[in-house]
Amino acid sequence: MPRLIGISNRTAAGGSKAGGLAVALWEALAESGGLWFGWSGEVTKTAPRGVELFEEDGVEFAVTDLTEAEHQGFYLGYSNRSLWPVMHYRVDLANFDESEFAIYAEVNRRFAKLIRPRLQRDDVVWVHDYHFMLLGRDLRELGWDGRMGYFLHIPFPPPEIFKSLPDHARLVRGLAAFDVIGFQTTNDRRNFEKYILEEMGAKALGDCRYEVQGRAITIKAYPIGIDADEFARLSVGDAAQVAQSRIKPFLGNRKLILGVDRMDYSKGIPQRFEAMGRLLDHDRDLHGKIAYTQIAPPSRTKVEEYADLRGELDELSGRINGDYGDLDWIPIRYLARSYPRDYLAGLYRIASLCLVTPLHDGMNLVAKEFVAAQDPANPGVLLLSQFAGAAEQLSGGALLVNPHDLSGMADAMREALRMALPERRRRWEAMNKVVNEQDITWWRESFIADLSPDRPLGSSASPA
Ligand code: ADQ
Repeated sequence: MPRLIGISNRTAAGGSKAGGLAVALWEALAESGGLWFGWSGEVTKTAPRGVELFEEDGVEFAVTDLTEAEHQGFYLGYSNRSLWPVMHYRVDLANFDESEFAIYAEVNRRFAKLIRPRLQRDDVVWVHDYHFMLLGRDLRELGWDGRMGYFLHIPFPPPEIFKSLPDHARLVRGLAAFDVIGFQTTNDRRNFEKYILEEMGAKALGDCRYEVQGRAITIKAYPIGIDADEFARLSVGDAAQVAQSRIKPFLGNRKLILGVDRMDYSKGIPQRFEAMGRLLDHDRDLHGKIAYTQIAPPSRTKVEEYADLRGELDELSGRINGDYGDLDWIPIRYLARSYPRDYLAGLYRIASLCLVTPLHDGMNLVAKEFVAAQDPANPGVLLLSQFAGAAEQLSGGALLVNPHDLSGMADAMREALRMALPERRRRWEAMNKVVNEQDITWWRESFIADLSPDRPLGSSASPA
């Protein structure tokens, strides 16, 4: 088995190995005696030029600090104020700043230079996410000609949106240095395909292979999964029961409606609150019968748009609770903090309805975690945005909604709350099958198989 080199902005070192990607990469890296490269999470005033090397549970880590200027320009700036909004179709929120792109490019190059001397013949490099679109090309320019794959965790928008990034061509030329480029959905893959065909004169070779700038590369959708068995187990574990017993006094006999998101404008939380307001406005009989708990820990608080969202949610939940609440009932309980996975699993399990309504989302793992944590005898309903990557796989069981259609969402909530057990079971079984079959191990193995030595690689492109 070749050694795997994982590269992602944050590694799972020193913290929880619980997240889906963390588990998947950890297992693959441990099995192959691999190396995980990334940002240490530290920001320094003076220039950090080297890497810190250490080993944890069979995985080697190489991490480097970011300077304050890099943290501003690369991480908060270009990654999260240019790429993130544009990739989530929010050109209106994007900030285009040449100097931030220059720092982004420099950090990619600096990482490549730190990684290159550690690569050995036959290693397989696997780069993750939007922070490192240029890193593959940098490694090639530094002489690396081994196998190299890239997985984008967030959406890839249609070319006319992507092209609003002034440096779009350079970003895609960066991606074209990889041998395999993975997307979450066929929709993202198609958007990227359209871009390279129209903008780069690429040629389709069939079987998900394309000739781009003289190299043959594989471009394919690999929808990320979760460790479904683990989630099912956690949902009946001790911590799950503690979480359930803590929420029960507030719940009483009411039906639990649950939302779990990072506090991010892409997740559509204000629209969800508004839809709940509509439901309560039209369906007085539901007053006092349902309890909506929204868990949303603040993230990227140094980015202005995220701070604005916090204010908007405070205001909206306050207004809805003021309008519809009563002495013994608060319609929306909004908790701006995070909970451990085993706690979340317990809450998912007793929820009658889970609201996953992002305006755009690469995949959305909460949707899959909710499914895996259900009681097969009495499963809850998943209300899922048609713009979440997960909708491609879960359309057979979820109630799909347009997150901009507030009345449509309120109607779907009503339908879910009234849904009879046989239909809930049928829908859940359809989703649970996919969540279990296309789990995190399936995802990782599918991707790595396409990078394996017996597959044709970029360097073998025929100049047809
Ligand atoms: P995220 O945008 O972070 O990830 P998501 O996939 O929903 O979105 O969540 C990742 C993990 O964070 C899940 O395991 C979830 O349980 C946890 N989480 C979310 N909200 C939480 C909360 N309030 N408290 C505690 N834990 C919480 C990006 C992309 C997604 C893509 C993933 C993986 O934006 O579209 O699914 O990467 O590829």
